[in-house]
Amino acid sequence: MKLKKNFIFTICFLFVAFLFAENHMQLIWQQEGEFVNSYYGYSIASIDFNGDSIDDLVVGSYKWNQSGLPGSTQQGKIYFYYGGTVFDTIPDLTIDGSQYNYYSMIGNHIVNCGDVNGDGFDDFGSIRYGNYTSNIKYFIEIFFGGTQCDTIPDFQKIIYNNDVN
Ligand SMILES: [Ca+2]
Ligand SMILES: [Ca+2]
Repeated sequence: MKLKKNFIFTICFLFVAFLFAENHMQLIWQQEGEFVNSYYGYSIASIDFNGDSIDDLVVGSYKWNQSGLPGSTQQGKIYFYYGGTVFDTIPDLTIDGSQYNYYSMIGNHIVNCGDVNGDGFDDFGSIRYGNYTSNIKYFIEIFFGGTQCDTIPDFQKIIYNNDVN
Protein backbone atom coordinates (compact mmCIF):
# COMPACT_ATOMS: atom_id res chain seq x y z
CA MET A 1 0.00 0.00 0.00
CA LYS A 2 2.82 2.39 0.93
CA LEU A 3 4.56 1.56 -2.34
CA LYS A 4 1.39 2.50 -4.27
CA LYS A 5 1.15 5.85 -2.40
CA ASN A 6 4.77 6.63 -3.20
CA PHE A 7 4.17 5.80 -6.85
CA ILE A 8 1.12 8.09 -7.04
CA PHE A 9 3.01 10.86 -5.22
CA THR A 10 5.92 10.54 -7.69
CA ILE A 11 3.58 10.74 -10.68
CA CYS A 12 1.87 13.86 -9.24
CA PHE A 13 5.23 15.45 -8.50
CA LEU A 14 6.48 14.83 -12.03
CA PHE A 15 3.25 16.24 -13.50
CA VAL A 16 3.51 19.44 -11.44
CA ALA A 17 7.21 19.74 -12.28
CA PHE A 18 6.32 19.37 -15.97
CA LEU A 19 3.75 22.17 -15.71
CA PHE A 20 6.23 24.56 -14.16
CA ALA A 21 8.98 23.56 -16.59
CA GLU A 22 7.14 25.08 -19.54
CA ASN A 23 8.74 28.14 -21.05
CA HIS A 24 6.34 31.05 -20.80
CA MET A 25 8.74 33.55 -22.37
CA GLN A 26 7.37 35.37 -25.38
CA LEU A 27 9.36 35.39 -28.60
CA ILE A 28 9.70 39.08 -29.50
CA TRP A 29 12.18 39.01 -32.36
CA GLN A 30 13.38 36.47 -34.86
CA GLN A 31 15.66 36.75 -37.83
CA GLU A 32 17.52 34.44 -40.19
CA GLY A 33 20.77 34.91 -42.06
CA GLU A 34 20.91 35.82 -45.72
CA PHE A 35 21.76 32.24 -46.72
CA VAL A 36 22.31 28.83 -45.16
CA ASN A 37 25.65 28.40 -43.41
CA SER A 38 26.42 32.12 -43.33
CA TYR A 39 26.70 31.57 -39.57
CA TYR A 40 24.36 34.45 -38.82
CA GLY A 41 24.11 34.70 -35.04
CA TYR A 42 27.45 33.05 -34.36
CA SER A 43 28.26 36.14 -32.33
CA ILE A 44 25.97 38.76 -30.81
CA ALA A 45 26.47 41.85 -28.70
CA SER A 46 24.30 44.39 -26.93
CA ILE A 47 25.42 48.01 -27.15
CA ASP A 48 23.92 51.47 -27.39
CA PHE A 49 25.90 52.24 -30.52
CA ASN A 50 23.82 55.16 -31.82
CA GLY A 51 23.80 56.93 -28.47
CA ASP A 52 20.03 57.25 -27.95
CA SER A 53 20.12 55.52 -24.53
CA ILE A 54 18.38 52.44 -25.91
CA ASP A 55 20.35 49.23 -26.29
CA ASP A 56 20.95 47.98 -29.82
CA LEU A 57 21.50 44.46 -31.07
CA VAL A 58 24.58 43.55 -33.11
CA VAL A 59 24.76 40.21 -34.92
CA GLY A 60 27.80 38.70 -36.62
CA SER A 61 27.69 36.41 -39.64
CA TYR A 62 31.33 35.56 -40.24
CA LYS A 63 30.81 33.16 -43.17
CA TRP A 64 28.75 35.64 -45.17
CA ASN A 65 30.05 36.47 -48.65
CA GLN A 66 28.94 38.52 -51.62
CA SER A 67 28.10 35.52 -53.80
CA GLY A 68 25.52 34.20 -51.35
CA LEU A 69 26.87 30.70 -51.85
CA PRO A 70 27.98 28.91 -48.69
CA GLY A 71 31.66 28.20 -48.39
CA SER A 72 32.91 30.04 -51.48
CA THR A 73 34.60 32.74 -49.40
CA GLN A 74 34.19 33.91 -45.84
CA GLN A 75 34.21 37.70 -45.93
CA GLY A 76 31.74 38.10 -43.06
CA LYS A 77 29.15 40.71 -42.20
CA ILE A 78 27.98 42.56 -39.10
CA TYR A 79 24.39 43.78 -38.69
CA PHE A 80 23.31 46.56 -36.33
CA TYR A 81 19.64 46.71 -35.28
CA TYR A 82 18.91 49.87 -33.35
CA GLY A 83 16.61 49.34 -30.40
CA GLY A 84 13.47 51.35 -29.78
CA THR A 85 9.70 51.14 -29.86
CA VAL A 86 10.03 49.96 -33.45
CA PHE A 87 12.48 47.07 -33.32
CA ASP A 88 12.36 45.41 -36.71
CA THR A 89 14.48 42.94 -38.66
CA ILE A 90 15.85 45.52 -41.10
CA PRO A 91 19.45 46.35 -40.18
CA ASP A 92 20.12 50.03 -39.54
CA LEU A 93 23.80 49.67 -40.30
CA THR A 94 26.01 46.91 -41.72
CA ILE A 95 29.71 46.29 -42.08
CA ASP A 96 30.60 43.70 -44.68
CA GLY A 97 33.96 42.09 -45.25
CA SER A 98 33.86 42.35 -49.03
CA GLN A 99 35.86 45.57 -48.69
CA TYR A 100 38.67 43.53 -47.11
CA ASN A 101 39.94 40.11 -48.19
CA TYR A 102 38.10 36.91 -49.13
CA TYR A 103 38.60 35.38 -45.70
CA SER A 104 38.43 38.37 -43.38
CA MET A 105 35.64 36.62 -41.42
CA ILE A 106 34.46 39.89 -39.93
CA GLY A 107 31.74 39.21 -37.39
CA ASN A 108 33.57 36.26 -35.89
CA HIS A 109 34.50 38.21 -32.78
CA ILE A 110 32.43 41.23 -31.77
CA VAL A 111 32.16 42.98 -28.43
CA ASN A 112 30.75 45.98 -26.61
CA CYS A 113 33.99 47.67 -25.53
CA GLY A 114 32.31 50.07 -23.15
CA ASP A 115 33.20 53.72 -23.59
CA VAL A 116 36.90 53.49 -24.42
CA ASN A 117 37.29 57.07 -25.67
CA GLY A 118 35.37 58.60 -22.77
CA ASP A 119 32.80 60.56 -24.78
CA GLY A 120 29.81 59.00 -23.02
CA PHE A 121 28.88 56.66 -25.89
CA ASP A 122 29.40 52.90 -26.07
CA ASP A 123 32.05 51.77 -28.54
CA PHE A 124 32.05 48.63 -30.64
CA GLY A 125 34.97 46.23 -31.15
CA SER A 126 35.63 43.67 -33.84
CA ILE A 127 38.45 41.34 -34.89
CA ARG A 128 38.95 40.31 -38.52
CA TYR A 129 41.59 38.13 -40.14
CA GLY A 130 44.40 39.43 -42.26
CA ASN A 131 45.28 38.31 -45.76
CA TYR A 132 46.97 34.90 -45.92
CA THR A 133 49.59 36.26 -48.27
CA SER A 134 50.58 38.98 -45.83
CA ASN A 135 52.20 38.70 -42.45
CA ILE A 136 49.09 40.09 -40.78
CA LYS A 137 47.21 37.71 -38.50
CA TYR A 138 44.42 39.94 -37.17
CA PHE A 139 43.06 43.45 -37.24
CA ILE A 140 41.58 44.59 -33.94
CA GLU A 141 39.24 47.46 -34.74
CA ILE A 142 37.11 49.78 -32.63
CA PHE A 143 34.22 51.86 -33.95
CA PHE A 144 33.30 54.77 -31.74
CA GLY A 145 29.59 54.99 -31.01
CA GLY A 146 27.57 58.20 -30.98
CA THR A 147 24.77 60.03 -32.71
CA GLN A 148 26.83 60.12 -35.94
CA CYS A 149 28.30 56.59 -35.79
CA ASP A 150 29.62 55.01 -38.97
CA THR A 151 31.38 51.88 -40.20
CA ILE A 152 34.86 53.35 -40.50
CA PRO A 153 37.16 52.04 -37.76
CA ASP A 154 38.31 54.79 -35.40
CA PHE A 155 41.06 52.65 -33.93
CA GLN A 156 43.03 49.80 -35.45
CA LYS A 157 45.70 47.50 -34.02
CA ILE A 158 47.45 45.10 -36.36
CA ILE A 159 48.59 41.77 -34.94
CA TYR A 160 51.32 40.15 -37.04
CA ASN A 161 51.97 36.43 -37.31
CA ASN A 162 55.23 36.93 -35.42
CA ASP A 163 53.26 38.42 -32.51
CA VAL A 164 51.27 35.20 -31.99
CA ASN A 165 52.91 31.94 -30.95
CA1 LIG B 1 20.66 52.73 -29.26
CA1 LIG C 1 32.79 56.14 -26.73
